[in-house]
Amino acid sequence: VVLFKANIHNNPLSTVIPFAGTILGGLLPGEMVVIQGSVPSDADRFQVDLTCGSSVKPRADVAFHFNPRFQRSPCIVCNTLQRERWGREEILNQTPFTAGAAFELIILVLKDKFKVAVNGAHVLEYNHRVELQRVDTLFISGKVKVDVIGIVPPS
Ligand code: 9QG
Repeated sequence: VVLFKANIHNNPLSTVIPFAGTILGGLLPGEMVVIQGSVPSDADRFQVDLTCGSSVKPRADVAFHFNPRFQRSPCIVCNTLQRERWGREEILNQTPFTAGAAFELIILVLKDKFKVAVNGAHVLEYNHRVELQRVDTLFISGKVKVDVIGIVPPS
C-alpha cells in the first residue's frame, strides 16, 4: 500500500492487519499520522511502527515503536530498533486505550520529536533517535482493528 499525503486511506471493510504502507515522500515536520480504529476486547497488545524501509531480513530499523499493552497494569511501551536491537524503553504506566473501545490516534511529527494524542488528548512525546528523513513506512500489527489511516499535511 502507498499512503498519499492529504489522502485518507479508508477501506470500509477495515484494513488488513498486519498493515504496511509506504509513506510517499517520507514524513515531514508538521505532518500527522492519523489512525482511527478500535481495540478488540481480547487484545493483549498492538503496535504502530514508523520504520526505515520494510526489510524483514535484516529487520528494518524502527524509528518509533508505539506499543500499547493490555496487561494487569496497562501501559504504553515506546522504543527504537536499530541494527536489529531494541534500545531503552520509554514506558508510560497508563493508557488512554480501552480493550473493546474505538480510538483515534494522532502522531504529530515535529523536527525533534513525535507527539502522540489519543481521543483528542495529549499522551506522550518521543524524541527522535533516528533521523526523521529515514522514516518512510507505517507498519501496524498485533490485536487492533484499523478503519482509517491518513497522512495529513500541516494545515
Ligand atoms: O520485549 O520489547 C519494545 O522494547 C520487546 C518485545 C518487542 C517490542 C520491544 O518483544 O515486541 O515491544 O516488534 C517486536 O519485536 C515486538 C513484537 C522486550
